[in-house]
Amino acid sequence: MAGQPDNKLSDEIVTQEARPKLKKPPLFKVMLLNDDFTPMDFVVQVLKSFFGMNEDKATQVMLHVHTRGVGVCGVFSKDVAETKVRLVTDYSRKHQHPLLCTMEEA
Ligand code: TYC
Repeated sequence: MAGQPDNKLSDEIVTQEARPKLKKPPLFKVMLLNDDFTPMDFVVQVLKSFFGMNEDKATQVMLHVHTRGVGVCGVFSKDVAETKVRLVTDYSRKHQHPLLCTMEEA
């Protein structure tokens, strides 16, 4: 159309970075805290059911939390970590245990 700028690409040289600077998404540690009331076998069951651990690994992590006060269950994306914390907390309350599950940036 007369007088309208056309849409053809100009002759400018367009460069693109070889490695665009994209930040990696942050990861989050999901942790269990010790308490005096939740039974050991319940904690082992939680670690097996929600974190895919076998009996030996779950027992080792449970005993670590029992003796040291806190322990890492796994490292996940923010969404997955939030979901694990919610599922473990809901399951623990449903069984009337005070088990605390938290997350923090890795
Ligand atoms: N301290 C609890 C007990 O002696 C066991 C326990 C382990 C509780 C780990 C919570 O995250 C926990 N029965």
